[in-house]
Amino acid sequence: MASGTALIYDEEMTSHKLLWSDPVCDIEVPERLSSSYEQLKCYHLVERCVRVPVREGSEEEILLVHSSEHLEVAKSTQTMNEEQLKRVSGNYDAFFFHPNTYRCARLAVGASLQLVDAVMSGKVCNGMALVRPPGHHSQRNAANGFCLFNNVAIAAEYAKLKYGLKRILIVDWDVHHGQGTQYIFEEDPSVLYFSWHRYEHQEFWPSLRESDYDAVGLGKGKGFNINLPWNKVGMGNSDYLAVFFHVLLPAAFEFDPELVIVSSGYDSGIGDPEGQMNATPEVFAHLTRFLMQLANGKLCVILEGGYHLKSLSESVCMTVKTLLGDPVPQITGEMAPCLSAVESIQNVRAAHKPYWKWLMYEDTSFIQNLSTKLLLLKKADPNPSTEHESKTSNNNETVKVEKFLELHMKNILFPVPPIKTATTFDSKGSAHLLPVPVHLVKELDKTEIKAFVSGFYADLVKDDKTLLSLGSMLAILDKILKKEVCNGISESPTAAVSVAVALRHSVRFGFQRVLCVFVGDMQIIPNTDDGKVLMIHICEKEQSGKTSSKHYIPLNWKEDAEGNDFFSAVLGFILPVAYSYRPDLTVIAIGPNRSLGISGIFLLFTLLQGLAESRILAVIEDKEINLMQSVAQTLVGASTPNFGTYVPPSQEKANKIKMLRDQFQQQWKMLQCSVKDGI
Ligand code: Q9C
Ligand code: ZN
Repeated sequence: MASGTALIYDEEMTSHKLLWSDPVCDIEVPERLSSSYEQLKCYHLVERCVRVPVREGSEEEILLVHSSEHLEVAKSTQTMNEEQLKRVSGNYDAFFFHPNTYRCARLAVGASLQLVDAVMSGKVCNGMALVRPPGHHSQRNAANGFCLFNNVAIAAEYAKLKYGLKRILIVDWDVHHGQGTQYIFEEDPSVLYFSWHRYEHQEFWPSLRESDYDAVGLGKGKGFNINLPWNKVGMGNSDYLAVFFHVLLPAAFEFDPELVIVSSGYDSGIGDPEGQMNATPEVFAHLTRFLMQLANGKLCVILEGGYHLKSLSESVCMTVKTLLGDPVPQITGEMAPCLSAVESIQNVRAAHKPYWKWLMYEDTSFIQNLSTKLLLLKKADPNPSTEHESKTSNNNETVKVEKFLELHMKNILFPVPPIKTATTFDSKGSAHLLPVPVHLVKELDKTEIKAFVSGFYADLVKDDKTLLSLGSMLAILDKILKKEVCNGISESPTAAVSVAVALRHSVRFGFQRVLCVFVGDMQIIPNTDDGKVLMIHICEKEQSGKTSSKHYIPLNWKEDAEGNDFFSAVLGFILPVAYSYRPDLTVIAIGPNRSLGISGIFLLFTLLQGLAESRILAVIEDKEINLMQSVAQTLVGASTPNFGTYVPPSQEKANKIKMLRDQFQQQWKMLQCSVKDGI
């Protein structure tokens, strides 16, 4: 498997700049590039990346997407004086030419293609290109919105042509609609284009009817254009994540891309004057991490917008750090999407229902501007409730922004250990079976274990074998709790006992929220009533009347024999619940009579790794040495696990998810993907 992260940057792309006064364009400054690069250096991320040089994109490559007229106009600006440049610029909506713009735009195209080559050739696994001018507004025959050539669109066409790719996913998380990219691929089923964007019911630039959720693509391309309009400003981390869980990720897994390209604008981040959104830099780590699970990790991130220099550069760093495989930081803020975001999610799901298997059994219906109407009602009401109003006016409070960024600095500078996996297999002579480097932990001796275990669950420890396994589990858990390692894997003769002890110990240690996903039969159900443990129990049969705690969620699920149909449960239920809970530690246990196959278990491990700063304790019943090996590989990040191809859920299973969602969405709000009737 390919490893390494490419970074592409060339100072020359800072020479493109605005020569006259223009309040529309004056935010697109050279410092966007240089300050991002400086910040990468500051966090020592540059030296960890594989340096890939830029090149000029050739005329032929630019013509993959653009007309020769457009190319000739751009070329002709090289020798113009300021007055002429100003005149040509005036032919477009929000664009400026500088004598070196053409050269920079060719470098931006070439940088994007170099990144595609580095990833597709296997030289690296993923990478980022820092480029100017950006690309996603640029159209076949026109510059637009600071963009001259559509870097990402050219990269996708190039990848199709040179590597014969049949499925490419473009994720455009810039706060503006990449209408240029949409037009280019509208009829093309081989490119799935996803964009979220500030829209405000068509009030916000570029104010196009075709930026709304009902623009799903044309002809053969129907279903392969996904627009998620933001109808309010102030959207934050939970809104972005909800869209990933309930729209983008299921579509992306079903589409099964061979390459993912990100139109990576950071004007969707906090503090940006254009976007007016509230998402913190950490969210980009999570978004990046999710996309790394697709296309065997082949991910090309190409810069688009981002105009708050500090927010931009921190977000760039979060992205690159995640591409390098570092643990992702905790997400901050209340984990609940706002009403307006849920409405947009509901509408885009309804619009796409005819085209996607994952939506087949969802009862989707359109909803019209409910949050807008609600707002009008509230305005008439002298005592309005406050929940969503924070997202109605602009949040241009610098103090708040600075605070967020300060918090973030602590986050990134705090020495989170690199991914390091602990185990004690060696003493049992099986460490050599692990194809990956692990951190071997010394086991405790019996007296130490007894001291550990005494006081709780002592009655469960019936034999020496159990006692010893608890000793090794506790030694590993301790390393995780003390942040000496990131995750660990422990074998146990009785997973349920180990889990009960692990949960108790973590809570005593001071953890406030431990998420436990238990797969298989579980005899002892640990106490979850204090709310410090949330248990999701995946088993085949209904557990009769074992507990009615709010923090014990039984999920009866038997994996499909044909392939992995567990995606819908993980994306539509487990992940939203887990993100709502925001654990400090995740315990994933595999007990006897598990109803999930290896691919389903992989999916769990992989997608839950974004939580709890990637702190995971895996507990696996002995006799599962194959499973143990593969889980270890996933935990150290040595391979993208193969969780098989997406299989849509049966009607019965889709209904099960729907019922669980209805049952738990008041408590775990990230489950919300439609607006309740009768509001
Ligand atoms: N009244 C990118 O972020 N604003 N482009 C125009 C006209 C243009 C943004 C306002 C914003 C362009 C790549
Ligand atoms: Zn933008």
